[in-house]
Amino acid sequence: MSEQESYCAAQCKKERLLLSGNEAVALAACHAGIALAAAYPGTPSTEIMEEIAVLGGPSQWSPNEKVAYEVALGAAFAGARAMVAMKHVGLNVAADPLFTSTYTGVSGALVVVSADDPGMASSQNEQDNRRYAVAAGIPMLEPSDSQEAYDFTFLAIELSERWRIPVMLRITTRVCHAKASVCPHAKPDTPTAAHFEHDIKGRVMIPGYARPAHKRLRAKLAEILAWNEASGPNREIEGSPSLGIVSAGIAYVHAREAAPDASFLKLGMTYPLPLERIRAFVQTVGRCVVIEENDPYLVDAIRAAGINVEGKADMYRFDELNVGRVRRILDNDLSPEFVAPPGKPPQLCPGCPHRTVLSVLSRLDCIIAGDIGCYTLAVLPPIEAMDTCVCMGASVGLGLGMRHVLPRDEAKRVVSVIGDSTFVHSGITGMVEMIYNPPKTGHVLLILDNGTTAMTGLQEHPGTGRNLKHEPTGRLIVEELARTLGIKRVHVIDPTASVPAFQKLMEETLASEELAVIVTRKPCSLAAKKIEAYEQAARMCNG
Ligand SMILES: Cc1ncc(C[n+]2csc(CCOP(=O)(O)OP(=O)(O)O)c2C)c(N)n1
Ligand code: SF4
Repeated sequence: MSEQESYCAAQCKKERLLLSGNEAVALAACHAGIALAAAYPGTPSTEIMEEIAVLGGPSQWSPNEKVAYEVALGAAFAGARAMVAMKHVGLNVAADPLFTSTYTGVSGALVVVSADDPGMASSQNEQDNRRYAVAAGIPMLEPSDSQEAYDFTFLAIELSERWRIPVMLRITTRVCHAKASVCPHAKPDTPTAAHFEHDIKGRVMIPGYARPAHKRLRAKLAEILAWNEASGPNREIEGSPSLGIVSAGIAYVHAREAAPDASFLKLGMTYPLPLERIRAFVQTVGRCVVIEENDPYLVDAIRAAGINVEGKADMYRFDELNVGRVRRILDNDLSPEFVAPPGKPPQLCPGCPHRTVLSVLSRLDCIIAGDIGCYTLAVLPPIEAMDTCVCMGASVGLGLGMRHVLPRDEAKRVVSVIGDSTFVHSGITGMVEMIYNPPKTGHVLLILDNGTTAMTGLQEHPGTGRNLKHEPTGRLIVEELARTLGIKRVHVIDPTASVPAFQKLMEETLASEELAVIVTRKPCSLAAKKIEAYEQAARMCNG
């Protein structure tokens, strides 16, 4: 037994923790001595940063995922161990640095946590970020439970340092949130101190340097593939030779329960895919079925390599898998599935300031280009006041686009509605567009400033003037930004103080046919007391 292995065994006897996958990732990040972790909140990934902060690790909220990625990449360029975490759609926002960072590589380590949401428990789409690993050429690890979330975080750091490449840790909702026993066996590590080494050809991606960098990436991936084939975190579980199952992530856990007697090839690293290992496994079983959630990512790649495996019928591509659904897949059952009766739809809290704002817009028969946040709930009865919702920040551009083409009478009724956190995340460039290409009828942008990122659990953002730990820091004042950018009509109003006054302001602003920004400022009812306590603490600190 190596020194590390005997340390692990001893620790395991001493300590077992009940952790969610997110908590396990955070604990591993801290044990590995991560120097910087950055994120923008988003279910199911949010708790990773919050937990790192609780554990005393260096974590921060960034204005959006792209910035978080770049900050973490900068730390990894400087030789440190860094982590960036986000929900699946966050990787769309961070895709630009992602794709080029695999060319540049890193000097330290960069772990990119992508928390996917099969079944869309709390998301606007069901995209499968395993596709990103292939497209960007980023090695990908897929833990199945909290223990693996802990272990694979360490492995991601190890691989990232060894091949000097960012590594993706792809987790999904059930792994993020389900609690399981974790043996935190790794010896707390002290990584080498950060230090910047000039490497102009490796880090400055002009075409002349990017071309060889792309070739270097492909060479690294070939080496990583060879490692994954020979000694990657993939294991076989011997069972009946009549049925073999290839699986990864949470789907493996369901499949083990659905077919306990089958033989399994459980994949831990799913890009680059160890196709020869899979081929060898398939040859040992009579029938081989690939069990995976969402896209046919594994099955397509395995079949493309000429390996004969069964996949799932298209009806199982949608929503999460569970033990029952895996049994149906194995039985080739195509009969209609039981559909659970819809539960009570979520609602805006009593006293929520969004309720007042959206009700007034509905009364004024506005065409509402909406955005993502608690206020999106106003789309449901009884308010039903939202006409579009696509992705974070889209309300501004969508509203402008409609204003440009609609007949004047209709265009005049278009408003864009965005929350304060979402505005900072990706609404600011929309505001710049508003000034740069103003519609003939002007435009009205409402920023619903409730002093928090309510939808994901009351996180701070640059507009609150407090950091992840709720300590005072620099504050972005949105109305000052709007004025600085050249918007003449900027109003700040508490919409709940006098609903008729707010409605009058809306009517006048819409009639003006000018560019206008209205900041509706009233704290979220759930956050108000906490905000007051943070402000009081800050006042006491300032003496
Ligand atoms: C790219 C991306 N990142 C994160 C999320 C998760 N998310 C949805 S809305 C939102 C912010 C909500 O805050 P805010 O705009 O202030 O509205 P509130 O919920 O406070 O009303 C977040 C973080 C997402 N949907 N898309
Ligand atoms: S959490 Fe806050 S913003 Fe969200 S619905 Fe409740 S009161 Fe409104």
